[in-house]
Amino acid sequence: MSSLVNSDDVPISNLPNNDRILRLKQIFCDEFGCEPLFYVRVPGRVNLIGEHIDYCGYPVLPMALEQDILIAAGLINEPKLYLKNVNNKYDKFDTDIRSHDNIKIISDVDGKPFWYNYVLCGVKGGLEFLNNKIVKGLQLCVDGNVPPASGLSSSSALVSAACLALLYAQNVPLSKTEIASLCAKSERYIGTEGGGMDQAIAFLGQKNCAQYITWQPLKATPVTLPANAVFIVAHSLAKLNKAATNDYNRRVTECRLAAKILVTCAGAITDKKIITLGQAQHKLDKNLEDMVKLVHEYLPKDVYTKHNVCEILNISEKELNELYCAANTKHLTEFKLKQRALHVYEEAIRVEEFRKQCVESVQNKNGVNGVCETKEYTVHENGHRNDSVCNVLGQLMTESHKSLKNLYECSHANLDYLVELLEEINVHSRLTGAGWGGLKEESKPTTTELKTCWSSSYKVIGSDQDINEVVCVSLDRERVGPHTPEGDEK
Ligand code: ADP
Ligand code: NG1
Ligand code: MG
Repeated sequence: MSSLVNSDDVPISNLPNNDRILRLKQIFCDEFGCEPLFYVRVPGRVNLIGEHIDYCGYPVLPMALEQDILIAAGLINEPKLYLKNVNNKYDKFDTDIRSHDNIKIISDVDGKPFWYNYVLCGVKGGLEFLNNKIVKGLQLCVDGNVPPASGLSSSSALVSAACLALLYAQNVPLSKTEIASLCAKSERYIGTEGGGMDQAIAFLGQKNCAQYITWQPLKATPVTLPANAVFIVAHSLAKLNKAATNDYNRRVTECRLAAKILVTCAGAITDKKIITLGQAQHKLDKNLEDMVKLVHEYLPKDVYTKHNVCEILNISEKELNELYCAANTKHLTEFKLKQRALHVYEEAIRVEEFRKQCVESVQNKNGVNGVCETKEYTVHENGHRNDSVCNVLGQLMTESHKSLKNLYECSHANLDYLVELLEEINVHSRLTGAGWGGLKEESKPTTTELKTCWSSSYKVIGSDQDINEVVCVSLDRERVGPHTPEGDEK
C-alpha cells in the first residue's frame, strides 16, 4: 500500500497528474524490483516580491507552485541510499548513510554540484537532526518538473523532499515550521548561505494565496491577492546553478559587512557576532526609511576595499574572513556595500506596501463592517481598464526589478530584455528568485524567441496556479485571456 507524504497534506487522488505517478511507480519497480512504499511531494515557488532580503531577516512574499519534486520511496534494512532519477540525463547514485559525517557533498571539477548533492543535503541534514539514529535505508526515485536553475526553487524542493522522505521513513514527526527550518539549514551544505524563504514556502504554502513569511520565529501569514490580479511566470531562457558560482554568497557577505559598519558608525556597541541588516535596524531602533538615510550617510562610497572595511571595523583581514565570509568569498577584495544595503532596505519597504495593498483590497471587496464598497477604476490612454491596486502592485514589482538590476546586479540581459518587451504592452514584471543566468550576451534570444516563450510558457496563477523567472502583473484578467499551456491538465 502506498501513502503520500505531502508538504501540504494533499491526498494522493488530488495529485495534479496521476499518469505521472503511474510512470514514476513503473520506473521505481523496474529499478528496484518492488513497489514504492510512499511518495513525497514538495512544490517549487515563485516569489512575488522581497528578493534577496530573507537572509537579511526581512519578510518575503512567495507562493507555492503546482510544479514540484515528486519522489517514490522504498525502505530497506541496510543504512544505504539508492537513488534514481526518471530523467536519464541525471546519473544513478548510491551511498552509505550510517552517519552524516560520512556524507560528503563534493562538486564536479568545474565547481558545479552533481544533481544528487541536493538529495544528499536533505539526507545529511536529516541524519544530523536524528543523531544518526536511523532504522531504515532508502530507495528513492525522483521526478521533478520545476524548471531547474531558473529561479523557481527546484533545488529546495529537491532538498526538502529528500529530507522529508528520510524523516518519514524513520517515523519521525516534525511540525511544518520545524522541518522547513531543518531543510533551510540542510541546503546550506550545498555551499550557498540562503535565508530560508524557499523551504518555508515549500512547507507552509497554501492554495489560493501567497504567504507573508516572517523570521525568528518562522511564521507564514496567508495573503489573499486581489481577485482581478493575474500573475504570470515566464522563462527568460537564462539559467544559473546558484551553487556553481560565488555570486550569491558575495551578496550575503556584503550585506553582513554593511550591517556591521552601519551599527559601528552609528556608535552602537556590538560584539563580534554576525548581524543582519534587519538586526542593525533593530539595534539602532530606526524605521526602514531612516535606515536608507543612514546608508547614504555611513556608506557613501561606491566600492569598499577589504582594507577600508577592516579599518572601519577595526579588525584584521583574517578576522574579517573568518567572521563574515563564506568559503567562496574569503578571497574577495572589493565590496559594494551602499548599493546592496539600499536594495535591501528599499525592497523591505516594497514588501510591506505590497502586502498592505493586498490586505486593503480584500477588505474593500468584502466591505468594512459588512458594507460592500464600490471599487474605482480609471481608464488608461490605451483604453484598458486600470485597477488601481493592480497598478500599484505592478509598479512595486517594476521598482523591485530596477533595484535588482542596478543595485543588486543580479539580473541578466535576457531578463531585462523580456521586462522591456513587457513594458511595451503595459505589463509590469520583475525577476524572481536569486537571478543571474549563465548565457553570454551574444546568445541573447531573438525577440520572436522571447515572445514565443512568453506566450507559451506561462500559466495564470492569481488564484491557484502558476510557472518561471520573470513574474508579471497584468492589469486585468480579460487582457490575458484564457490560456492552456502545453502539458497542462485539460
Ligand atoms: P533553482 O533556482 O531552480 O533553485 P538552483 O541553482 O538553486 O536553481 O538549483 C538547481 C539544481 O537543482 C539543478 O542544477 C540540479 O542539480 C538540481 N535539480 C533541480 N531539479 C532537479 C530534478 N528534477 N532532478 C535532478 N536534479 C534537479
Ligand atoms: P533560488 O533562486 O531558488 O536559488 C535563492 C535563495 C533564497 C532567496 C532567493 C533570493 C536558497 C536555497 N535560496 O533562491 O533563500 O535568498 O535566492 O530572494 O539559497
Ligand atoms: Mg535554488
